[in-house]
Amino acid sequence: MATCMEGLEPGHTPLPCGGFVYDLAIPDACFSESCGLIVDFRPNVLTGDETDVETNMRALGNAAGFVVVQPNSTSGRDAASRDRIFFDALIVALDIDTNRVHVGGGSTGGFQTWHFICDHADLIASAAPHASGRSNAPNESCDFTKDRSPAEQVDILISHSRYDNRVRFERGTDQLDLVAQSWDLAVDQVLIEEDDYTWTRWTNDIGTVVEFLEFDWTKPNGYGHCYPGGVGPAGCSPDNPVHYGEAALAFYLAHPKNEAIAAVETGEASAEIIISGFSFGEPITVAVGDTVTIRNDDSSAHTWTSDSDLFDSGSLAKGEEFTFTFEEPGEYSFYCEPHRSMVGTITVTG
Ligand SMILES: [Cu+2]
Repeated sequence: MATCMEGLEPGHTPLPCGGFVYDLAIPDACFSESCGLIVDFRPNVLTGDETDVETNMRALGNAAGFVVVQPNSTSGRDAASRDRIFFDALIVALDIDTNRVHVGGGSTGGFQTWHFICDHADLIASAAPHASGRSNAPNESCDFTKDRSPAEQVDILISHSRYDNRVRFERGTDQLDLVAQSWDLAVDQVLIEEDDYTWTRWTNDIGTVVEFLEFDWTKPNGYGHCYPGGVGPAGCSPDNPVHYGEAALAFYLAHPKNEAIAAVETGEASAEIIISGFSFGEPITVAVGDTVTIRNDDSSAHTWTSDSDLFDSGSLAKGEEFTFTFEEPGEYSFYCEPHRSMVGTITVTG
C-alpha cells in the first residue's frame, strides 16, 4: 500500500491503488506544510469527478488547506476498512494534521460515512453524511448497538431531503434518533427555520455537536435524492440557499478534533479577525476598550453577526472590513448569517 504513495503530486491526481482509483486533489502547500484531509465519498452512481461537480470539494477544501480525496472504490463496511488503510498511508506520506481529518458524502457515500463513523471514529474529527441513514441490510448498519457503535463521539452534520425518493427521510431521522439516544443529545438550538428548510443543533454534556439539516429542495423532477446547491445531474438546484460542500466544509472547520482555544495577548489596542476558508479562525481574547477589526478574505460574502445583537457587520465582500469596540467584559459568540455553521467566540477581559 505504501508504494501507492509514490504517485503523489500537486493538483488533481487520480491515484491507482489496490485495484481502485482514488481521486486526489493536493494543494502545492501541502507538500511543505501540514494540511488537513477531507474524504468526500461518492454515491455509487457517480465517479469521483462527477461527485466533485456536486460538492465542489476539491476547490473548497484545497482553498482551506485540505487535501481532498474522492475514492472510486466499492462501498460497504469492508471497503471502509480498506479505504482506511489507504488514508492512513496518505496521512503519513503527506504529514497530514490528524486533528483535521473529516469524512462526508452523499447517498452511498453517506452510508460509507456512517461506516466510517462507526468503525473509524478514532481517525476523524467530524463528519457530514448526506442522504443516508439507518441501513436495512444485516451487518451493514451503524446502529449504535453494542456490536456496532463508534469508539468515541464525533461531531456530525447530517443532511436529508424530506422528499428523498431513494433513501426515505425517516431513515435519516431514525439514524439521528439512534445517535441522539446513544450520546444523550438534545436540541440545543434551532439555527435556521425557514419554510423550506430547518437546521437544528443537538448537543450533550461533553460538548459533542450533531447538526441536522432537513430540507424540501428537489430536482426539477421532484426527486429529493440530491445534493443541495449541486450544479450537476445529482444536484438539487444551484438556487438552493445551502450548498452541501460549503456547509460540510464550514462544519469541518468549526469542528477539528481538539478544539484548542488560542488566546492572543490581552491589552492590545486592537485585534484582528480574518475570515478565510469559511472560518473565523481561532477564538481570540481582547481587553475592554479594544477595537476588533474583522476582514473577509474569502471570495464568498460573509457577515460577522453577534448572537446577542451587540454587533453586525452586514454583508462583507472580499477585502471589506468592519470594526467594533468592546466596552464590557464577557464572552461574545457570533456567526455568519448565510453560513450558520460558521461560528466563533470572542472573550473580552475586564
Ligand atoms: Cu459566511
